[in-house]
Amino acid sequence: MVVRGRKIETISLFILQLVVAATAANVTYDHRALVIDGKRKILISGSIHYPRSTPEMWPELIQKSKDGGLDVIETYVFWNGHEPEKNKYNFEGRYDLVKFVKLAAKAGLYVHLRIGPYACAEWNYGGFPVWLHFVPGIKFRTDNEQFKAEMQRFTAKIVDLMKSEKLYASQGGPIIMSQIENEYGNIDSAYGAAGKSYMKWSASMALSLDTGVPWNMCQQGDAPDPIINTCNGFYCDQFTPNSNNKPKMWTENWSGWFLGFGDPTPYRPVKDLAFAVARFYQRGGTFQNYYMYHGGTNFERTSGGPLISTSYDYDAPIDEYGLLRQPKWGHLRDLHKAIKLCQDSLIATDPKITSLGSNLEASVYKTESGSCAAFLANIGTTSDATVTFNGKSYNLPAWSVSILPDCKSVAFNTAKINSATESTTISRQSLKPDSGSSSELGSQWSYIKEPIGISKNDAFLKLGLLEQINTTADKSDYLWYSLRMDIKGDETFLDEGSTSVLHIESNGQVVYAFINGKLAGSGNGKQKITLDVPINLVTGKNTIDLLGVTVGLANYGAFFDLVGAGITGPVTLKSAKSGSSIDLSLQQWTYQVGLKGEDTGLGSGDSSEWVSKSPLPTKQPLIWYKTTFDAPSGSEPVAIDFTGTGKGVAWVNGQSIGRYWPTSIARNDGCTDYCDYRGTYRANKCHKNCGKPSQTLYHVPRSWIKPSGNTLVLLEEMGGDPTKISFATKQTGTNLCLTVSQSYPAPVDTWTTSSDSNRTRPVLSLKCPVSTQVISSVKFASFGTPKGTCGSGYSQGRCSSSRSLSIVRKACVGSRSCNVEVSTRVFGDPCRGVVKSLAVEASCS
Ligand SMILES: *[C@@H]1O[C@H](CO)[C@@H](O)[C@H](O)[C@H]1NC(C)=O
Ligand SMILES: *[C@@H]1O[C@H](CO)[C@@H](O)[C@H](O)[C@H]1NC(C)=O
Ligand SMILES: *[C@@H]1O[C@H](CO)[C@@H](O)[C@H](O)[C@H]1NC(C)=O
Ligand SMILES: CC(=O)N[C@H]1CO[C@H](CO)[C@@H](O)[C@@H]1O
Repeated sequence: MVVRGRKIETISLFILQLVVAATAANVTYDHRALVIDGKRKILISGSIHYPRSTPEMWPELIQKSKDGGLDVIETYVFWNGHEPEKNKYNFEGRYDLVKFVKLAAKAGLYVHLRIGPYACAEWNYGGFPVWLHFVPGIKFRTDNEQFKAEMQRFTAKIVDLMKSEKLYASQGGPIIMSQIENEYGNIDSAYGAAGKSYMKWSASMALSLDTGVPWNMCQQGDAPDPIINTCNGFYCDQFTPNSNNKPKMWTENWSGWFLGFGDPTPYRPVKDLAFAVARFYQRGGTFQNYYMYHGGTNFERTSGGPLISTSYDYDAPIDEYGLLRQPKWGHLRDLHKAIKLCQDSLIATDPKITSLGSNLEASVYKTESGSCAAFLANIGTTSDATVTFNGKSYNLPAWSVSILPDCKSVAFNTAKINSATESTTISRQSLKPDSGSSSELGSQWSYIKEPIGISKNDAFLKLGLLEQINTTADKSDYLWYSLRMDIKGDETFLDEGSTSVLHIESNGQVVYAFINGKLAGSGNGKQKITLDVPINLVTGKNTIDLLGVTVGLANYGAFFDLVGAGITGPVTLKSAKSGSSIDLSLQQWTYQVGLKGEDTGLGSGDSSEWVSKSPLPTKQPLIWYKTTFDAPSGSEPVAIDFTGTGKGVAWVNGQSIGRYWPTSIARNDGCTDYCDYRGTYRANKCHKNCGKPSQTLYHVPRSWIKPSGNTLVLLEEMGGDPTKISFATKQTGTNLCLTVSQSYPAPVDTWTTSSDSNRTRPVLSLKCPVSTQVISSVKFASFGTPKGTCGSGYSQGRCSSSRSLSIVRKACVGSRSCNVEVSTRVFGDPCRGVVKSLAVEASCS
């Protein structure tokens, strides 16, 4: 740790300790909830993984989480980031866990620390350091002394670090719970009896660390007391803990899904997500966590595998860049407010669940002191319903839950969004050459060619084909498999007019075949890749150079650490004419771990070998490119659009922004224009972006770039044109749109500001996202039966109040926010007997 950093740390620690002394808390649990200082808590939590953003982003991400109604930030701890080499720890920069936890505390939030230390998380090797694989005799995640010793050492290291900084709630810190292991119950049967004893050992090892706060295990139905077993999934309302003394807790509710290279982009409609959350609290849940609340970015080589993309956006309420994803964030914030209005009733008692008809269910939380909260659900997937509850009639759209904090009036319905859509916009800018350099745009690139095949002194010979992870220890994505062959004039492979075929079988994830220095073929796949490359050999010396490339090591499943990667063969040479074939698998191959340019640190840009001769060589495999550039103006988040390049790794000012691969095209799988939120969500239910590149934009954190004189280095593997790449900046859109129906509840905010009598009128509320902006124009307003959706554009339906536009303009233009009551009192009645809506599209500036 640098001296300067330590000094700052000491000061903030001192300030924190002052705060801390006053808030030391006693965290326990009972069958209803976590109990903090004797009081049961209804908690809403969200996952943010600290290394997937930068310390500069953390305060704002945490504040936006708090504003969205979260009480708890949940994170995994990433062992391979903290201990990249055995006994050499890293708790700095993006891995400054202590700082992250303290920032959450500073914002008044609790922390759920999921130590694992197995994380899964679509993170490289599930979070395990690859050196662990080389501990003699080790077997992961089972009753193995070597593994248990390492796991205990690291878990204790983290617990001790947290204790030394007084971060457990028992010490006055924000950590109210810790997790040991992770989703082990999904796979433990594969480990047999040893798996069971390992699980029990994990539990008692964790308890022995004496954190003073509860431990949980997720997806572990037989978690031993007093460890709380918790649920992960898209829905957890049907979950029950394994003891009546434990609360019903949901540690991962997937807010979306992760993206893989070659995959279309998954998304989860917020109406379904809100439904799942409301159902959970309806059926007795008291702690729910969004996985993810902010997904972020897999910088460097941290993405899991196989083939997890660099973006880990996850369709989360806060997007990869830290901007609010609307209306998802806003609708969930409203949901959280409605749940919190029920808090006193929820913590006091168990729900009384009754049927209101087929697929219709009421839960009532009624206390002896007279407070009452109710949740009414329609779990049918097709028909809206009208139910009678306590003598009053309520409309319930299909697949929705209404929340009645007083058992009378509806504060919120999960299918009625009363939060405006603010689309984000992306502006493109070409790469601006460094203002200090005089060269023309496009000619400021320089390059260094990476040698094809063996070029380093540490290359070695070995008989047969080697598994890649065992060979590289994941020090690099790249492993060269190289073979020299002397072909005599009379061999069948040289027959006139015939082409031989090199048949390659690889265990993933990418393979390039170079014959006599020329790229002859390539392939990629999650696991099995079979590649047949037509080749023409020449009399005399021939070289076959195969480059095995990993794209994230596997992170999930029983024995995922043993799946392996690379060209494990067979590799055979077949003569097309004679049909004869020779197996090259058992030949003596020459191996090289990593590329020469990696060894010489070209990613930093520092080298005297950069060539700036024009024309710049493009569409050539294995070439390093470098340029300098000025930062895009403004303060918005920045991405690089890699369209035009092939696949590789990129560095900005020496910081790896991850693997880029714009030529990886999303397969056509399940994309539809419209995703019905109704019905059970699955990871592949709602896709977009089919047939397009899985990822073109790659986040470059603002804090990594200076106004000018920045260096960008690419290692291009397959061939591309770096002059085609551009910048994109992402802004919160200036367009707001929203449709509110007469059948909607009054905004949940009115529950704290007005009396019962005013809780019946729906209101359309707009607010410019940027505090310095006001609503400058109203492009569209119609009270009646407007058509269309936000984004595709609205139009008037058969019925529309002629006063719509003037009323909305008068109420909104010139103010940052406005409220318009959605009723015939305000707009008159353009069509009697019809349920009407108000649709508005406005602009902020
Ligand atoms: C913590 O709370 C539990 C239950 O509310 C109580 O039994 C216990 O005595 C408390 N411990 C301390 C140290 O206050
Ligand atoms: C790596 O080598 C070890 C020891 O030789 C072997 O047991 C293991 O199966 C290899 N791993 C893979 C993924 O092939
Ligand atoms: C109810 O709403 C009306 C009109 O919006 C307002 O004038 C009145 O003050 C509100 N009453 C209460 C008790 O908040
Ligand atoms: C506990 C739980 O809800 N698990 C679900 C997680 O999601 C998968 C995929 O949709 C379901 O099959 C599980 O039941």
